[in-house]
Amino acid sequence: MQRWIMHVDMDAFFASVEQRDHEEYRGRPVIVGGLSARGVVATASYEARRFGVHSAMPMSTARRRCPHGIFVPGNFTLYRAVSAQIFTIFSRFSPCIEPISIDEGFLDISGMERLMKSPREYAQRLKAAVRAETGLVASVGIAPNKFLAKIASDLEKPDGLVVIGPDDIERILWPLSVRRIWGVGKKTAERLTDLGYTTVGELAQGEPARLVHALGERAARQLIALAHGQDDRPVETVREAQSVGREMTFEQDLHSREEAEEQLLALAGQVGWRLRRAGLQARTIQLKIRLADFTTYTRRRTLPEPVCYDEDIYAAARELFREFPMRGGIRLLGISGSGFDAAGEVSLFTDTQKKEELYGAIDALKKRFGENIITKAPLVQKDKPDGAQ
Ligand code: TTP
Ligand code: MG
Repeated sequence: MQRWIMHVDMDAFFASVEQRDHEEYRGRPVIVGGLSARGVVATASYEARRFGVHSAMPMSTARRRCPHGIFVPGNFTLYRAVSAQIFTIFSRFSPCIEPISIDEGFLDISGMERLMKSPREYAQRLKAAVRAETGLVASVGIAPNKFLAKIASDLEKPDGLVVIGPDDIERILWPLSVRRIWGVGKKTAERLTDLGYTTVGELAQGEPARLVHALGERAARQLIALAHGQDDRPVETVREAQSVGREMTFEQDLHSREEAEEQLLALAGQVGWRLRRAGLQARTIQLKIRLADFTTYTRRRTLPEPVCYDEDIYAAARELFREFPMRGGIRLLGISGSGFDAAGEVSLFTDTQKKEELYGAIDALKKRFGENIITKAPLVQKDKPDGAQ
């Protein structure tokens, strides 16, 4: 059976919601983000992008580049509500949805031939439903896998609809820059350029041994597969998962509580990121500890309020850890969240707007630069006298 994956990503999401709700903003450069002196642009309407304004740019730069722009602080509660509405529409088009962020997700639409004339027509129907029910425009990419679908949704933004079929890989994928490959950041791109690979096609046709030599076996194999348009990652419906967790085995056993708590902080950050990315909150936090002799313990706690922020997950895990007598070295630590709130169908952020904004910014950075960019949440008070790292 031909696998078909759809990637949907809203156009200039926050700015489009503002334009929808304020007639006077339409057709004009709208910039959403922190308006203070040290604020950062969350997003800009396509009118503003023409002036070189984009996400994650200091607001001061945006004001310089687009002095006549309309600057708005943003209403995250509203955007989350709209996001929930969009994901509800998605759920009519596929039972298998992987939310990636507030405005984008993957839908596995394989085997739905009876419901659709063609993948393209199915995408047109989804776009029309989103537009009719929310007044917003989505760009859609369809392809045999996630990697290609995500590339496809971006190719004709805004209001894009691109299908990359199994026979289109050379024509569509190969002329693109290696930077478009999932996981290729600035550094890897530089290394690839040094090797003489600037396009995906050059990479696909390159000498595998050279790549293995430069990047190592694993990374090289993965890159070559992607350059050939191959990617068999499944669409993961995190909501169906029983738990979301991360664990870490240490190269050297941990012998102090302090070291262990530092690792718990990093783990809490990873679990929080995964939960928020999926729009989930967990009621139960579980801590897993494996000692040097491989004996393994789990401790869990159900919390009065479901959590999704790093500091709350960390606090719960640390409390569980403090009740655990430290005997010998620790070989592995893990944290997982479970007992997902049923109301957690995306919009369940009851916390303060400030916290939301902070984590919105952190998550945007993680999304952009990889999740390791921030391993310690700035809100978390560590147990050192001055809170120093
Ligand atoms: P994106 O989908 O990356 O951007 P976008 O929807 O504004 O524009 P487009 O997809 O058409 O290129 O992100 C979705 C929303 O997430 C965006 O509207 C605002 C928020 N966001 C931030 O707050 N900070 C960021 O750095 C990024 C990239 C996004
Ligand atoms: Mg978007």
